[in-house]
Amino acid sequence: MNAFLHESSFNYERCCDPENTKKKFKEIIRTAPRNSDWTAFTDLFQYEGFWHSPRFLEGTLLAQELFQARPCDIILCSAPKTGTTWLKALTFAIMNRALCLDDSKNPLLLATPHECVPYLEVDIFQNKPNRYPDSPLLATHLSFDSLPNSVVDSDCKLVYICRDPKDVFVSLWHFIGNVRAKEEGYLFPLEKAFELFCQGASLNGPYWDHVLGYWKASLEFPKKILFLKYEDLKRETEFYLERLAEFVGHPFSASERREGAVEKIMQLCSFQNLSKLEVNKTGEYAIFSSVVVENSKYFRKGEVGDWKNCLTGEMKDRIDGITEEKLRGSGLTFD
Ligand code: PAP
Repeated sequence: MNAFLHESSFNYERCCDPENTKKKFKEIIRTAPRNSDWTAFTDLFQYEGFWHSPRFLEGTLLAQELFQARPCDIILCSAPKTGTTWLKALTFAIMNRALCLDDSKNPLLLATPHECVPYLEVDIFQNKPNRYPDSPLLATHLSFDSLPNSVVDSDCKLVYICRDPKDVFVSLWHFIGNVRAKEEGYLFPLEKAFELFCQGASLNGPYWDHVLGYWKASLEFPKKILFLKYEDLKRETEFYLERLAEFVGHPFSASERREGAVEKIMQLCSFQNLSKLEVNKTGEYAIFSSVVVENSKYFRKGEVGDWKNCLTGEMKDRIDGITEEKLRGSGLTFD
């Protein structure tokens, strides 16, 4: 049943006792609550209160055991479908702006944002890690409480992005349909996906718990965690881009502003631009061995409020009700 462990591409060499560590992981996965309802995608396993695909879970366990954050690291945190690709591109461009603003050298023209900023729980412990040389940037879909201890204890910084749960659900539903395969036009049943999402049994769900974990941590550690909303970033991109640059320690100088560096990065990382780049239109990204996603699937519409095209009034009310109930008293809203 745990066949994925046999075809694991993770590198256990850094563990003190690799065989024992593998055994321990198999046992965790054997005994973890399992949800097989996402028949089009992969079984999900519950670990530390959140649902994971087996590959992400295996990588999570390795990261928790081995990852040593450096004070200079910057980790982009998010639940899936909340704007991760965009945040990766923006932060990468801010931190490597001399390269990114030069068309003859710009890495974002040659590699997808996911290749430029690898995932802590999948890419770093692969046999061929794709961490960009010397880059302090990493990303993760882990919940705040599941982050490796060194991330919380060190002086590294976290940037979290979240999004209206209705748009997250719709984006996820389309994504699952696309990943499912080459069956033209296949879409996982909307009602079933909706039910699973509302129950919290979605990738890295419950979504609301994911958001709340980082929200509360950002209130407690404002210098360590920058909390962003996709909708704010869309509405006031320039303002939040400047804030992001300052937070990661690469503020724009007056002369850079005069020369239009902020606008250029906004334009470079815009949905319109990224989605038409050859590197993002072609090729694929292997999330795990059985699931390979075409790069273009990370760029669907990039709009706020697309849920209106998919959800019934009843569905809207149900998600809004959960959001209201879960976030009540937290100070966070998605209005
Ligand atoms: P991931 O967690 O699988 O990496 P993520 O990037 O978080 O996915 O989310 C994808 C969403 O971001 C898509 O939203 P949609 O389905 O509602 O369209 C995608 O279109 C959107 N997106 C990707 N790039 C950008 C961008 N540059 N600007 C705005 N939105 C973007």
